[in-house]
Amino acid sequence: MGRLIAISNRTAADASARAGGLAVAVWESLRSTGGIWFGWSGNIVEDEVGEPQVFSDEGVEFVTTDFTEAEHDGFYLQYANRVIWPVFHYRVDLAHFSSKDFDVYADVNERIAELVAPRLKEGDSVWVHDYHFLLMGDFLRRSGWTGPIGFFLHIPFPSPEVFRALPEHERIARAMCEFSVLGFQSKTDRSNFVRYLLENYDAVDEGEGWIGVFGRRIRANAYPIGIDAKGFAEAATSPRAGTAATRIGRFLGGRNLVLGVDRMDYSKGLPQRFEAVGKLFDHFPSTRGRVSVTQIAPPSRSKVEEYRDLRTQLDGLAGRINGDYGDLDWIPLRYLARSYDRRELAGLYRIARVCLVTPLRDGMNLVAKEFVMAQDPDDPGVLVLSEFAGAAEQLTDALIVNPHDTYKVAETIYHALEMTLEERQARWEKLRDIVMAQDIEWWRHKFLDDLSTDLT
Ligand code: ADQ
Repeated sequence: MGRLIAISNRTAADASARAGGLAVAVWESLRSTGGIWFGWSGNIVEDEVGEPQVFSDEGVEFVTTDFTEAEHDGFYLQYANRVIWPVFHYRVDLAHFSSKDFDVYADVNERIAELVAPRLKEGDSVWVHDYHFLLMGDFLRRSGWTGPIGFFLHIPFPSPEVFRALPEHERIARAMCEFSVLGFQSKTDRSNFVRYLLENYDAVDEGEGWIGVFGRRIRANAYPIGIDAKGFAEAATSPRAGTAATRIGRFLGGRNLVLGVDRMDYSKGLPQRFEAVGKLFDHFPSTRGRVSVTQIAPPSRSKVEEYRDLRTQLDGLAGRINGDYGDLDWIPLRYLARSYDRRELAGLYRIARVCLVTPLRDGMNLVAKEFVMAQDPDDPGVLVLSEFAGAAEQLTDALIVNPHDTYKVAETIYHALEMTLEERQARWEKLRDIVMAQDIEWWRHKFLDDLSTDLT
């Protein structure tokens, strides 16, 4: 394979940002083939952006650009995070449609394409990431680039009925069909996209991932993203993990830990999860005083109103549950609105008896996979997983729940707490095998292999 050219909203230009799974995968790919990583610098300037920042690290070139205030608002805060994010997570009710913001979104895609195009050479492969750059294929083609362009969508692709709610769905779909390889997290997402094409255009599903549409052939497949499985298992036995486990152990005082770890986002189903916890203590009184639920949820996108509202709602729900069920020596539900180092998280996962991963919609959900890899094989915990997380297609040995059915979730938590060691081990071994086999390296090879054998 020739050079790889990656495009994502945020890059891992700062070495400390290379700790996360995706950043590591892209970074390792770029390092092995040589290449360039394009994205936003993280800076916002008043009204005119200067020249891009260009620098190299370990043979990888970074080209980053500032955003103007208007771009940051219209592209990032509004169209990406208040239109595409809610619609793709089936929350059309939360979308703030605006053709003005779409224009800014398109302009930013075009401006970045204009930075990329003159730096492309024959033999390069382009790899575009996520919902910020759905139009990138179109703009790169318009600039004359005919080589391979891969696209990976980290979030769900909604059913055709929901996608059609986007006033710009046709423009977006046509642009997406300019990519040579389209990667989705799950078979469901892939099938939603293909169904949309078949219903709306003269498209043909040719099998083995190939679709004929708009007079060309593209490839659309599911490539479920993985984690650095081995690295995460090691992190869970590191001294830093041990310290975190000891600290929370002092708080637990021998009680069972039920843990949740999520970005504070309305897609993660946190209010429903808190309701389920209330029902656990209500309907299963033997858990009172014996179980501590800890939810870690650092605020995110706090400039967006819906995210601030969610925070207020969670504060209220947690307060009510603790008021109703708490006692002098027991806090039923602890809610920590901050982030932790990944080794500390690994330590917490390891001593948790149950992990709650109950999003209403999620592209994949890496917390589910991290929890699995952090377990002690002699005494593993139980994963309670939403059927609406992409991860549910792979992690079928978790306890799968519908997060809207809060009584059933409560009952499932109770069942998880009561599960025998034998069953916990049997389930966990199957989960571990799949998370290990389909890790982040497997994912990047699977995607890049398809991109390099692209025959369009
Ligand atoms: P996210 O919506 O951010 O990602 P997720 O897959 O769960 O969701 O990844 C979250 C990451 O942040 C995990 O690695 C987790 O450890 C970390 N994290 C969460 N809370 C934390 C805390 N309190 N402190 C420190 N770290 C914390 C999007 C999509 C997902 C998809 C990923 C990758 O929404 O569906 O799985 O991209 O493709």
